[in-house]
Amino acid sequence: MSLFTYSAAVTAAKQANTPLVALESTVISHGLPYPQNLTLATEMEAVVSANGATPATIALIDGQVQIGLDETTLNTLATAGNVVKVSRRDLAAVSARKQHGATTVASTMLLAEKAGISVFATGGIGGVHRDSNWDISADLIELSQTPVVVVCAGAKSILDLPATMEVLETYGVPVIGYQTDELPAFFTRESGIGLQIRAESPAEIADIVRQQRAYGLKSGILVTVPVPEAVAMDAKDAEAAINEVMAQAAEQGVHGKALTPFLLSGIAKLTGGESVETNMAFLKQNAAIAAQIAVELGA
Ligand code: PSU
Ligand code: MN
Repeated sequence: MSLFTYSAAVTAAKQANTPLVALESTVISHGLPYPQNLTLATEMEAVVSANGATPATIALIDGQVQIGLDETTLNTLATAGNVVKVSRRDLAAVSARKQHGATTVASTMLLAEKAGISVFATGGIGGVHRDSNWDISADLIELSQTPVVVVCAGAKSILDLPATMEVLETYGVPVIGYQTDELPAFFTRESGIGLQIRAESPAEIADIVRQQRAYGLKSGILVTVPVPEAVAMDAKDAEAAINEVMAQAAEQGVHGKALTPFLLSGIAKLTGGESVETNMAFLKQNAAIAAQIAVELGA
């Protein structure tokens, strides 16, 4: 039996060769609190549709890869306590054990590519953690080897952003600033880190993607979109919350795959939910831009 199951909508889009946008599920199960996670999952899909593409949210259900999810499945991912956070290394074991799995940026890219989907919208990618001993997200390695366009709001400043950019450079991943010269820092629009490539429109990004393909380059392309001005967090507030929650993580010995979810929920509590509002706003914005890029690419 095939490992992959496609929803009717995704199957129809593939047959008609119309644009598709992949969406991840770790943000639903481990990135946002209930019920905002469920609202967000539904709204991101609606935004992709409104911008002319078909959404394909990806997850593992009973060990089976599902490309395109129905409402019941989204609800399970948003509420069930037994959903495993699945990165590349976890795929085989979760399938063998027929567990539910929420896919990270790394595993969503990998599965999207296998499903023939070349554009993916997310919130933030994982990166090199601050003061960490080899805590480098598998997202960065996946970007080096899987030809999918990932639209995000940069990386959270809970990460070591200069080190994250160095790793991306080492692996030859183009990082495009969407209407910006600076790497956006997730909750805030600026990081102080300059980017080499700036693009003003989805059409301009599609041109770069086509050239990347013409070279036969197999790495991903990272498109970074600053959070909308109106919902950006104050940089000092964000930094204060980050520092406090990082100290808690160190004190409690939180590490490995648990660290990113711990930091995100800690920041949400410390900011009285403001970070969650900000997060949801740019996830939807990224979904819109990803769909526009997919439309330009015609796939
Ligand atoms: N950043 C967020 N929300 C998230 C994640 C990152 O703001 O939900 C998730 C993404 O799925 C990303 C993963 O791929 O966390 C990275 O986890 P790690 O740092 O353990 O690689
Ligand atoms: Mn990690």
